[in-house]
Amino acid sequence: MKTYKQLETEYERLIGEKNAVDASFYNGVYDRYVHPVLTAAHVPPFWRFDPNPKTNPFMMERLGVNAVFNAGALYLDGMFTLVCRVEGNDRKSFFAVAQSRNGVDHFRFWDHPILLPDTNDETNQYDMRLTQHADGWIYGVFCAERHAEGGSLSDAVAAAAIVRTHDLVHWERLPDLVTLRSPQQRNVLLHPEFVDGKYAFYTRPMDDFIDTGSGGGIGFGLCEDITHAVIDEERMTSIRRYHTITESKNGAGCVPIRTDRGWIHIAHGVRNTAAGLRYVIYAFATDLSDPARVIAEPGGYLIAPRGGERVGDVSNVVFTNGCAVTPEGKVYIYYASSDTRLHVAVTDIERLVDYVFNTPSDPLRSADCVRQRDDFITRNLGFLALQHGVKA
Ligand code: M1P
Repeated sequence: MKTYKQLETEYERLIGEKNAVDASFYNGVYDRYVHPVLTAAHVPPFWRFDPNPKTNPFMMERLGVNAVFNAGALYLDGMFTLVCRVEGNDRKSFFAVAQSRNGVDHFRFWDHPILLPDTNDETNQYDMRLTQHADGWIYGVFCAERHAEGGSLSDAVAAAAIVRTHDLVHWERLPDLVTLRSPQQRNVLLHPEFVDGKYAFYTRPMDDFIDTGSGGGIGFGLCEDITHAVIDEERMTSIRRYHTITESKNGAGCVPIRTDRGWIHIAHGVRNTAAGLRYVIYAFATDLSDPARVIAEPGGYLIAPRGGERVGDVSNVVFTNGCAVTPEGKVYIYYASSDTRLHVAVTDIERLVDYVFNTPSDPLRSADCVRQRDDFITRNLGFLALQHGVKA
């Protein structure tokens, strides 16, 4: 039997571990790190164990934590700040703040998870996207899942719930987003600036119980009043295409990053395989004055599950709903692997712009893809021959 002191020591040792860039990976776009930044083992032991030997004589775990993943992110007052999805052994998720000074290790949870105002009717809450809005509030938009009346035991209805705060401690709950054309929503994200004087949301139209139905991709809509957010029209931004990484579904992820060339978006795309769905992370850019208009979309994925990331509760998944951008322009993309743990990929705005605007787009057909690659090879060999010729 372990003592509570031992559990505390093990936890402090884990929290104190230094992370390091994973030297076995290189793509020039971002660095991966050897260790996840957060796992179920990173929650304080007093969230799981009753330390009192009188009421817990066997030092048994009383309230287990199954996973820590999909986190909203902000760089706030010099701290990398995450609002994580924490899932108990009972399958229900809740939100909790964890912070670190350097963004790659030493993340520590606040003593208490977030206690949001309760609507008394939702069963599960997950995947909060945090937006520091031009109106001065920090908004959290998350998925509120309710059991579907008249449906089977596993039919759920998903809605985009909206909360706001100034300090991540006191939260005001606003009515859920209403999208007149889509009865359900998931993966909804609030744009950080007003567009035409209105609040702008990235949406994901859905028309079935919980799945994406026939929606065409990531939607975009405006609303006048965030305290009663209603969107009557959803335009499409990044659309799903046959035989691409977004064929089955896609969804907004990080708050778009403003750059000189356009808004950089980091989202997720899903395709089906014989082994089930495969989730990857991709990037695209939209017009600065019309954030719904895609102006660049590199082919393929930015981040895909790698090594141990491939395995977990929902295998073959990487998913992001938050990145932190420092005043110097470094970008920390927090991504979860296989719905189990949270990692970081570190890059900067300059690299992301180069990646998004200079990576060739997907030609959509093998014959065109092989021509694209062959042209690339020919240009590269020509350049190398010239270099060798000059050296000689
Ligand atoms: O299990 C993978 C992901 O599935 C859902 O994403 P989507 O709505 O695109 O299918 C979400 O439940 C997400 O939390 C989860 O990581």
